[in-house]
Amino acid sequence: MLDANERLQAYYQELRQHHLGPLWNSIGRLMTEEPTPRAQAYLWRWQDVYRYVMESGDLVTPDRGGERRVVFFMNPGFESLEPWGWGALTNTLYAGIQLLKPGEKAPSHRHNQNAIRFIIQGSGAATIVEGERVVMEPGDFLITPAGLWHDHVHSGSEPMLWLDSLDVPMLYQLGVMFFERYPQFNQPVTKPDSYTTKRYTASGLRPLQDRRSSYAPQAVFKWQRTRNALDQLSLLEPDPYDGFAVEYINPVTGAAAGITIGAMMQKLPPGHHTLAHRHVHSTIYHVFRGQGNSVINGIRFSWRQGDTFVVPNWAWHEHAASGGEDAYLFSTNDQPVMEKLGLEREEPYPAGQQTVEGEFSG
Ligand code: GTQ
Repeated sequence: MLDANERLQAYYQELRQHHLGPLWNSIGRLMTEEPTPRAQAYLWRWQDVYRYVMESGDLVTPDRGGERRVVFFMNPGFESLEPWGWGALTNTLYAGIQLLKPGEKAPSHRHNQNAIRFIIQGSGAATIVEGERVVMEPGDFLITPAGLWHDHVHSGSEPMLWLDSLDVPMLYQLGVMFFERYPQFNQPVTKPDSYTTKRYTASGLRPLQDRRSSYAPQAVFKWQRTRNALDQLSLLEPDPYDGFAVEYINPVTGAAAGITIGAMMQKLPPGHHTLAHRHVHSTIYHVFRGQGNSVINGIRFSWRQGDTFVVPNWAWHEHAASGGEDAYLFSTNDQPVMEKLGLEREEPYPAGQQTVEGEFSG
């Protein structure tokens, strides 16, 4: 005769064999009291990333099939999950560094993932999005909304590097990924250069034809304008948690320009130290200029130009600039998704700023 416990164990085993599960035994893991994202706080140093990206330039070309020469970030918390864990920096977001060398082209394709780009260095390259050639310069923010054909070309004389961020892990988990190659290598350019930028020369004025646009009618947000906006803003009061910060939005609707991907540029003057808070959405930071540190769940992550780091969901975080120049942090996040689903929450850190309990060393 089996005793009660043996009978229960046998029952669990049978359930497993029939691909069934006992909720009473699993609820604490299925429904945690607070978010327990797989994503870990982590930082990649530019000197490492840059070296491997440049080396990829000697090893591979952006041919049809491989499509893009990108070295992407793999959050250590996802490395055991294949294949989507490969592309996860946070539970919803992917990011990588793309290299296009002078004279190169990357083939045209479209997909139902949304993409944004933030230009790091170089000049002379352009992305063609649905017939519009969009010139890319350092500090520019570009959108490639889901469903639009896009390819890249380079007629300049130095390597071009930029950060891509896409909602790949989210679409993978939702089981809804689509991807399609354009019949030719590149698509034809059908619109005048800077077409969409010229449509938005002043904020608060919307061209009539854009009233029903389902995505932001502006393909690029030029660095000069972002910088001016931050310079003006920094004469006023800072946001307590983000310093002087602006979001890239669709000027027609006020929603995130990246649709599912929120994006922000924040300026931290030397010595500026924000208060700490946490929120449900996750964030990927890329240090565009300057140096400083961010304390994430009590661990200090020191950063300098070119570094990329992650703040997972519901992690306490605060930022500080050091050194003699303004720090500029570019970031992407999944706040639009959290807000649409009614999941967003935010909490201030009770003591204002965290006690540093350790240093991130990689
Ligand atoms: O440039 O279109 O990093 O399709 C990943 C997928 C970049 C791109 C990525 C892409 C692209």
